[in-house]
Amino acid sequence: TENTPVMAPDNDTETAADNNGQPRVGVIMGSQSDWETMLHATGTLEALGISFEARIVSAHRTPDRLADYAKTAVERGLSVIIAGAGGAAHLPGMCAAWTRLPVLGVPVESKTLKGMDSLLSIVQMPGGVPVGTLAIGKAGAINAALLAASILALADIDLAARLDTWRALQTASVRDEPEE
Ligand code: RP5
Repeated sequence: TENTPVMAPDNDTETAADNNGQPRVGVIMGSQSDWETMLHATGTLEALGISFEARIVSAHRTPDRLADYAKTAVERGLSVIIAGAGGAAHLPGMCAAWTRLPVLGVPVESKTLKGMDSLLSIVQMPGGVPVGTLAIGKAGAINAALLAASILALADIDLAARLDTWRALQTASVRDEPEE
């Protein structure tokens, strides 16, 4: 669809707990330009066999789309929302204002301030409306997906096993000594 990022990977790797065909994680981003960061979140979700949807939802440019997305998230069966945005990054906070689902914020690296603007505007929520804020850029996108997996794994033993395997493989991939 028009608001699906181009080159979004096929989301057909769902295995366990398929949520009646509905995606379990919503990945939203403020702009097409955020996709090169947020694809690291969707790629990690895919690797873990977690169903997701990816949408462009801008707090500034498409405020009604954001309100509709966040207000209907629970009834549509989502469990976690990952929201990435850059600059004056209101998207995760506004999303959290409209849903009780856990919202994980990914500060996208901006050109002018290198993502410090994104980080501060996402992390510094007033008490009462939390956004779980990750690192700037690719690391944050990957970790948002892993944190979403950890949340879902609390009630999904198969996913918990896949997450354990993912972590074990990561551990096994670390060399003892640097390669010459
Ligand atoms: C934010 O403004 C987006 O999240 C993006 O990171 C930033 C720049 O957007 P574009 O001007 O590239 O569309 O809304």
